[in-house]
Amino acid sequence: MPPLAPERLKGFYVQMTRIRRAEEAIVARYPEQEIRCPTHLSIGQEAVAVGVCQALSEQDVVLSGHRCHAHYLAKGGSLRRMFAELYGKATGCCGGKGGSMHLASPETGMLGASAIVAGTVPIAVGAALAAALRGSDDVSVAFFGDAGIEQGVTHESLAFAALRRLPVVFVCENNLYATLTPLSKRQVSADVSPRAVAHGLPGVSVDGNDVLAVYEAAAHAVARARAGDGPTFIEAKTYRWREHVGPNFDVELGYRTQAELDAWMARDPLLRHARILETSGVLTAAERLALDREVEAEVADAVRFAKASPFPEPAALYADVD
Ligand SMILES: Cc1ncc(C[n+]2csc(CCOP(=O)(O)OP(=O)(O)O)c2C)c(N)n1
Repeated sequence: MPPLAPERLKGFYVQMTRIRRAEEAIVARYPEQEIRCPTHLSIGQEAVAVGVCQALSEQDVVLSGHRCHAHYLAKGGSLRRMFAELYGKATGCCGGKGGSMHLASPETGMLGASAIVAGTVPIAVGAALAAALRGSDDVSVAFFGDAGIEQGVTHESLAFAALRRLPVVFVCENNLYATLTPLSKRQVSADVSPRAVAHGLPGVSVDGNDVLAVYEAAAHAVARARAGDGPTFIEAKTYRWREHVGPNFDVELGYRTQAELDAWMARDPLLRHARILETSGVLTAAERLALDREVEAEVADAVRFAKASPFPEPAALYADVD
């Protein structure tokens, strides 16, 4: 794969920082009780969304699940409209009626998200089938967690996509837990990707905290899909830092240890990419700080916009819900 231009590499950093700062703003604001929807944060998992979406074109589409902030932002969704959605405001990306688990930005290719585990996997396959029938070379992506592979519909989707050689990339973010249950208590294998191989499509496992490794795997899968060679399954191994749902840390619950969390935090995908950029001379520490400040200003603006926006009118209650 040819080396990426410095501006692209910086862009990866900015994208991941936007997701991190946005979710840190949610952490800071949540206790105010103005964001009333449940929020599933992906702090620690940013490299997966960014690595995959950077391998896509604007026309390509993605679908996601309950932990969808990162996918929405990485696919170009508006930060203002995301915060407005979280605050339940009329200016939100779903008019304030969807909340955190239902972000959508069809104009940038984020078709939608659903809280039903793996519920959007067959929709991504449907989008790929539609693209194939249209004769376009658009690709679709299904983002789902490791619990998603335990849903029957995922296996039906993989089998159908392989059979029809559909242009879809299945991205399983294996963060090792389904709510509070570790993968080791649910499955014999620590790797999820061999399941895909059984359905007749290539399955690869990558370090999901390495944005460049994710990008490379995704670029390869997207190129295959566009060439008519069918679907690919990517397992990105990563880790969620915060509790399953909500803004807090949760080690005191006892289902995981502080040592495990510390080990994964030491593999912070943002710092890791920043260090590569700094040692290769692509980004100085001062430039990085300036980029951080720009993103922080953008997030602060989005929060102000959301707070200042009106709630939906009662008359809008039944619009867009059928
Ligand atoms: C069909 C279905 N079953 C159960 C649930 C309850 N539930 C919500 S999130 C979750 C675990 C999801 O784990 P995973 O898919 O690995 O994603 P993660 O939360 O780790 O990002 C479960 C079981 C649900 N939303 N949908």
